[in-house]
Amino acid sequence: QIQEPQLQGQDVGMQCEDDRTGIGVETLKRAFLDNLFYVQGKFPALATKHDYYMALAYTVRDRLLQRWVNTAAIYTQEGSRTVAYLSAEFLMGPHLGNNLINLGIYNQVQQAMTELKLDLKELLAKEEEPGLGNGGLGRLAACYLDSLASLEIPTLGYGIRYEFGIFDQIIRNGWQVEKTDKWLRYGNPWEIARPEWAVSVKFGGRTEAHKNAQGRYQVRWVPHKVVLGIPYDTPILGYKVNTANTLRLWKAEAPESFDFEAFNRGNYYGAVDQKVTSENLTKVLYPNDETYEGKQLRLEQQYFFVSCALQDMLRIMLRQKLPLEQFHEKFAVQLNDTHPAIAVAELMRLLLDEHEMDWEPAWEITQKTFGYTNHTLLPEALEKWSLKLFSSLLPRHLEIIYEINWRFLEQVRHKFGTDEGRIGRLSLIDENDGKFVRMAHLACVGSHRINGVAELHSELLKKTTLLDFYEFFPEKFTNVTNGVTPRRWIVLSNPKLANLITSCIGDSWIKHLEDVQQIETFAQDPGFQKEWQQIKRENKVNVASILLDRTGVKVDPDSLFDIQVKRIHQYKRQHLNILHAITLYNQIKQNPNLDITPRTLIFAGKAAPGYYIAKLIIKLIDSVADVVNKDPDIGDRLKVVFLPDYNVKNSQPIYPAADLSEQISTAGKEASGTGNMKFAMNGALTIGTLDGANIEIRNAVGAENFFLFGLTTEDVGALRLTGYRPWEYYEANPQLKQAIDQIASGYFSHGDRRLFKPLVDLLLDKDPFMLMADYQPYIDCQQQVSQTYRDRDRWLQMSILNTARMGKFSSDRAIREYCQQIWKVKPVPVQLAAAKTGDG
Ligand code: B1H
Repeated sequence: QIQEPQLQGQDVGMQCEDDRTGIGVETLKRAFLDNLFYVQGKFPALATKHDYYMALAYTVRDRLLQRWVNTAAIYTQEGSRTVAYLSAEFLMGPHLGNNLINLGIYNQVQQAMTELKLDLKELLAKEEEPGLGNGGLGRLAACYLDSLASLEIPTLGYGIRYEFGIFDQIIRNGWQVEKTDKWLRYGNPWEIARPEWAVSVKFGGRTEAHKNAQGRYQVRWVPHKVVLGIPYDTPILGYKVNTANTLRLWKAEAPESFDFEAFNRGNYYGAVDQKVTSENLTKVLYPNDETYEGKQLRLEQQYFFVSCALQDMLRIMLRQKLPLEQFHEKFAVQLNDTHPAIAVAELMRLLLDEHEMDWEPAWEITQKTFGYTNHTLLPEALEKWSLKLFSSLLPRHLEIIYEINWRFLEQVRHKFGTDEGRIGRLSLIDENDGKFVRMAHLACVGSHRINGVAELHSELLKKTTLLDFYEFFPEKFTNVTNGVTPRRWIVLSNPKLANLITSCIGDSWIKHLEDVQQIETFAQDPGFQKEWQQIKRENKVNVASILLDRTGVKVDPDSLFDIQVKRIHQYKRQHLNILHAITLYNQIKQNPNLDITPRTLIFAGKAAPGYYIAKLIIKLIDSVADVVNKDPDIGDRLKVVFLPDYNVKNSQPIYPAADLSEQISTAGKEASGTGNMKFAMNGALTIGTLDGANIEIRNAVGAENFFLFGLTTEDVGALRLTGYRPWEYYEANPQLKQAIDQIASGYFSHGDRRLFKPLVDLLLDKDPFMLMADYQPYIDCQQQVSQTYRDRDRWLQMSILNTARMGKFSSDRAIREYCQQIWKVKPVPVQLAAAKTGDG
């Protein structure tokens, strides 16, 4: 049961209390059965669980639509300044539970279902989540949409409606196997197609000059092909407000006229072919988190959704009769990394070629419109497109980029003189080894603000990757530390904890997470402590049963739950965590009576399908788990589990069940991290390096409530400079040597010495992420963790203080900062009365 004050009749409009909008239990039951009948075409005796889920989803959607239509009416009426959040990924997670929370009807719906002899939990489990993202970056976009709506900021999220999202992961014989994510198979009740707002997107071909009506030369783009973009809208409701914003995702289709041309020539297959290739555009999400792959289809996806989005914004301006000169006043457009950076050139093209604006005003509008968020410093993630590919796909954009570059480099020369090195480094075109368009450079020159996602990351951006841009326009640079929404990540995921907090301090913390600080006064209260501990224990029992169900491994809920869940990446160092597991195992084997703190090590996460070492790390985790879990000498003192198919839905029970959160990336590599925030909010303690937002989390919760270890970013740089020799650590450290030797000798692979050789060789030779250097400090720190956990009262105290001091890490705070520093946009409250009058 979620505890919340009952909505008053007037809050939702008593006048509207009918079957589509009412929120009383009886009304909900009637509406639910009505939808079962008229939408699913079923009566209870024949209905499946899925039918019930759909009926409930439509019942909830009806209540959303009332708010959505009102919101649209008010935004149109007022011509409100609007945030357009452009992102190739939106990792929304299941909608139903979240919408129940934000509507404030969770309890009524639960009761309605119970009275109909249904279990709300089971229905919630039926929802296929829209996994339209890889990891943190996509999930951040989803948290931001929740906060934008909750703060009543007019927003459009623009992205791609991938037919297949991030693959489903199964583990077969310890290896990751990818399965297609057919999330649309049974229909999606949360979206509404808007074919009336379709737009055309051009690709390829050539450009030519022509004279316009005024006798002025203009450029015309004669494309090789045209694809239609169809928008699919999903309402995004804020928490206990009437604001319902729009997530507008674009699907590619073949334009009919093209089909007909081929068809009339008698080329039926040609016509169908065109359809197939057009629709391929939005078929599948690229699953390579933080590695760039120079694939044509990927650039096509990026340009496709960006062009759709900008054309859509222009349509909105025309309909609201706003002059295009006011584009930057109507819209604040945020680029979620460089994936939508082509927007800079596309807006220029639309203003210059389609609306015949002059260069200077067009460029001024463009720069004032965009903000650019950088999410990574990893060189392998920096997008650059070969000129060959770029010019064949986007010939007009290349011309525009050359012009932007030429003018920009003129300014650089003006400021710094002819420093050819600097000019080469700043140029939008990389000419070092082949020629490429540098998308981060395009984003930097085309935006008025550039931000990193945590303080350290934003500083490193200015010192390293974007140093030259910082020197040229320092005023553009800023930081906005990431945040996550407490609605999904506490209220929905951890209802018991949410109720406990609310029973002590009221529920203001759900909208103002800073208020959660008030539970500090209860930190010493034995009754409160007992409940806190009890809730953690129940959440662990829940995860224990999930683990048993999905992996067959039985774990002890009284052991320390030590959890690392995130994409599998060398820089995130899941293999450092595994070295700790092996070390504990060896300690017990050497001393079978060893009195150690019992631990359960839980891992989950997907590896990019083509990332061999990451897949091998999964295999290693599984192999170590196999040996450890079966060894009778170990018993309940150590268990290792890999939970398959990590996604938003599967993650929700995980954070509330953690005692220890593993945030152990090599310093300087994790831009921010957001899982670190979800864990700490739910009362887990962190073991972590001074990386990304860990630093700010540690400052917030207090150094004494955080387990810190490892090299700093400066140490990493210095060590690399003086010559890093990983094998020396190995040779000098018997525990480390034993662990590595076991992996190499086939101890965990039935004697197979070849299996993990690539991993072992990498660690002993290059060790690019410095596991060898951080090993002993990590082991020592884990030892402290174990010691501290034995003092249950102390641990409990630390756990409470972690939750209490995480207020800063709400995405509401992050979004307020974006609104003030970058977007200059204000809330536009929505009243439901407008629906009645039908105004707007
Ligand atoms: C993050 C990505 C990313 N940074 C390329 N960069 C992608 C890059 O498919 N691609 O091409 C996909 C994803 N993702 C993450 O962003 C950072 O690693 C995290 O540290 C950060 O918390 C998150 C949100 O800012």
